[in-house]
Amino acid sequence: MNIQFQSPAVYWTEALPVGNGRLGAMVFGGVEKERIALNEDTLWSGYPKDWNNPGAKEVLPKVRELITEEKYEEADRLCKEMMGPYTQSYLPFGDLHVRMAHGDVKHQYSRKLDLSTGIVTVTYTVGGVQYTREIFASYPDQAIVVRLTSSKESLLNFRAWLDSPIRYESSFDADQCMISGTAPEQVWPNYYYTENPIIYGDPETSQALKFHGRLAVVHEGGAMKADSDGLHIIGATSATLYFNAATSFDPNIGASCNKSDPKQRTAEAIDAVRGKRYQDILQHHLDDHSKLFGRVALSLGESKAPSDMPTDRRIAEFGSSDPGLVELLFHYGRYLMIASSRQGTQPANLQGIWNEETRAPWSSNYTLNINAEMNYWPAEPCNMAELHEPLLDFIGRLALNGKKTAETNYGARGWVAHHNSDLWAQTAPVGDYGHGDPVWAYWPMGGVWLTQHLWEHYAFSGNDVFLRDTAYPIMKEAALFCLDWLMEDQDGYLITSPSTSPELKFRVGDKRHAVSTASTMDLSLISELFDNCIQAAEQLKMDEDFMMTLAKAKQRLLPLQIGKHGRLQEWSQDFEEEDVHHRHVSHLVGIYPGRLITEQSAPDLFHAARTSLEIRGDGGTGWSLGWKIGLWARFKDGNRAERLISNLLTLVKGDAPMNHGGGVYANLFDAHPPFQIDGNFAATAGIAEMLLQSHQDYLEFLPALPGAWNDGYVKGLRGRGGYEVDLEWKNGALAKAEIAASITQSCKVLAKQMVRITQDGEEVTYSQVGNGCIGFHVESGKRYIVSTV
Ligand code: FUC
Repeated sequence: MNIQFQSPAVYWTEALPVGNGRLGAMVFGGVEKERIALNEDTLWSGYPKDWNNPGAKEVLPKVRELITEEKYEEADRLCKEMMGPYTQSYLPFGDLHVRMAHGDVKHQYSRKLDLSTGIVTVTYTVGGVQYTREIFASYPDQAIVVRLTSSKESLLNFRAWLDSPIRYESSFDADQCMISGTAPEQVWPNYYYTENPIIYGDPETSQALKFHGRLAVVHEGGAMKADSDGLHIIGATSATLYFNAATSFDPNIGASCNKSDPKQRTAEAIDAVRGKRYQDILQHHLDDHSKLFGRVALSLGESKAPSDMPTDRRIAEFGSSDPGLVELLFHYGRYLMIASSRQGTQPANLQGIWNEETRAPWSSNYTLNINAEMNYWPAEPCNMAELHEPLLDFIGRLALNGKKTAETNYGARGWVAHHNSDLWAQTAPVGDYGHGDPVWAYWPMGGVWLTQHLWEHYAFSGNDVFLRDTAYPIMKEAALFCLDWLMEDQDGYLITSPSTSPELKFRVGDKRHAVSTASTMDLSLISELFDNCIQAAEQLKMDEDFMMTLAKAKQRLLPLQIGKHGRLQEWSQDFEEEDVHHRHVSHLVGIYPGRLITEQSAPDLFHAARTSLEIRGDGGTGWSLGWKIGLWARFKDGNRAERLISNLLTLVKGDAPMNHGGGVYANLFDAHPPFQIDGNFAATAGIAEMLLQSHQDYLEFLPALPGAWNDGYVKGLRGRGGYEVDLEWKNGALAKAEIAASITQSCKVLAKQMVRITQDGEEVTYSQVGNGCIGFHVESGKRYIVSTV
C-alpha cells in the first residue's frame, strides 16, 4: 500500500507526508540535499482579538428591508457593513535540511510512503554503498524521526540543520540545534492585496505565539559535533535525528501563554525520546499506527498495474483495470486523518497540517461553508471516531466565542459562526469590514452545519453521556440562534435573511447578486439541526417545551421547492444561477452529508435534487468532485460515483495555477488546485458511502456498487447505531455481511434478497419491519452473519 517514486520530489506536492496530528513533515527525498518541510499545528499568525461588530445589529433590519424590496444590489453593498476582520493564517514551521557528503550521483533510487506503517523510506546507492532513510512521525514519542544508515560501516557523513521562512533565530549546544522566534501578528490572506502583508510585532511585547524547534541526533559509530552550521556526523554507520516543535499556544485559554515555555517543552520531549532505543521508538510507532490504520480493509478486485509503478504514472494511466488505485485513494484519506488529527491536537485545516507557505492559499484556515466539515466526513463511517474529537473540541470553543458574536452582532441568543475560522476560533463574518464579497464572506450558518458533527458522533456510537454532556448543549444553543435569526415572510413562513447559497450568485436581469432570502442550504441545515435536537431531547428525556418549540418552528419553515427544469430550487425564488456548473452544491446538503431528503421521506425533492446534480455536471475542484462521489452514492448510482472518482484521479502538475478543474497531485494530495486536503477526505468518505449506508435508520449494504467492482470485500466500516460491518460481494451482489453490535437493540437491515442470519452458528430469527427492511435482535459484543440464500 505505497505511494512511490523513482526520483526525489521537485514540487512540494510530490513530497511524501507524515504526521502525528500535531507535527507534520513532507519528505522530498533529495539524494545530496534532503529537505523535510516541517509543521506544527498551533503555529498560526495573530492572537485573539475582538472581531465582533456591534454595527451589524443596526444594519441588519435595513439589509432585510432592501431584500424584501428586491433591491439586491443595495442589499449586497450594505451587507458588507456587517463584516469583521479576516482570519489569521496557518504558518509553515520550517525545514529540516540534511546535506549528505556523498554528492548527487545515485543509482537504484526509490522513495515511498507505506500507508500501513506510516513510514517514508528513501534508498539509493552511491559508489556501491546503499544509503537508507526512514522517516516517520511518532505520536507516542511526539517526534519526527529520521533514521539514516549506510550499508557499509562508517560511510555516513552529513550535516543537518533547521531554518524557517518565519523570522527566527538559531542556536545550538553540544549536540542539538534549535530555532525559535515569535510568529507574525498579522498575515493577510493571499487574495488580499497589500504592500505589507506579513506584520511582525516587537518580540518583547507581542501577543503573537512564541515557537521553538529542536533537532537532536543519536549516532552509531563515527563522531558528531554541533556548531552554528548545524549537526555534523562524520564516519557513522547509522544516525537518528529527532525533531520536536512547540508553541506558546495554550488550548485552555485559546491564546499564547507565558507559562507555557515552548523551549522547555521541546527539551523535555527530546530528552525523553533520545533516551530510548530506536527499535523501541519504531515499534511504539508501528503499534500506535496500526491500531488505527488496521481497522479497515478494502478489496475492489485485481489490479493490472505493476507493483513498482510510480504513483504519478499510475494516476496518469488510471483506468478500470486498476481498482487498486481507488483502494489507495480510499486508504490515503484514512492515513491522512491519522496523520493530521489526533486526540488533543487542532482539527485538520484546509491543508491538514502540511503547509509550506507563509501566505498559504485561503490562509490554510477553516472554511466552514464546506471544507472544514468535509475533512471529517470519513471520521465516523471509516472507524476513526476518536480522530473526530479535535473538530468536536473546536466546535466547543467556537460555541463560546460565537455566543458573544450572536449577542453583539445580532442581539440573538445562542451561538453563531460564519464562513471562516482559525486557531483563535474566530466566529464573526470575515471580509475586512467591507472588502470581502458577501457571496462567500457573509454566511452565518457555520455553527449550524458544524453541529451535525456532534450529532453524527453520537449517532454512530449511541453514547448518551456524550450526547447529554457535550453534544446536546451546543446543538441546543445553535438552535436558539436559529430561532432568533429566522424571521417571518409576508405569508407567515419562517425564512433566513440575508441568505446566500455559498458561493454562487444569482442573476436578475444582467446583474448578479449574493444575498436574498432562505437559500435551500440554510433551510436544510436548520431543519436538520432542529430534527437532531428533537431526537436528542427525546433520547435524553428532557426539554419537552423546547422540543415543541422546535417542532412548531420546523413546520413553519418555508418549504423547499422544485424549480426550473425539475431541479431542487437553490434560493427561495427560482433565480437563474451565474454558473450552472458551479463547484458548490450547497442546496444538496440535505442529501449528503445530511439526511433530510431521502427517497422515502421526500421522493419528489429527492428526484429534483438528483436532476440538480445531473445538470451541475461531473466537473469541479477536487473537493467538489469528492462531494459528488458521496452524493451519487446517496442517489444509489455506483457507476456515476465511480466516474467522479475517475475524474478526481486526474493528475495535476505541481505548478498548476489555481483553477476550478480538480484532480490529484503526484503524491495523491487533492488538487483544487491548489492543494486542499478536503477532497482526499471526501473521496474516502464517498467510497465508504458507496458500500454502506445507515442514514435512514437501517443498514443498507452495497447501495451504490459500480459495475467495475465485481468482486470484493470491505472490513471494519461503521454504521449508525454502534455497528461495525464487514461485507463481501461476488458478481456485483452481496455474498455475506458480518455485523458486530455494540448496543443491545433491534437491528434493521434493508434486505434486497432472501437472507439467513446466524450468530455463532445459531440461526437468528427475523421479521419484516416495513420498507423492505428486516429486523432482528442483536446483543452488544456479538457478531451476526447475514448471508444471502
Ligand atoms: C471556498 C471554495 C473555494 C476554496 C475555498 C477554500 O471558498 O469556494 O473553492 O475551496 O473555500
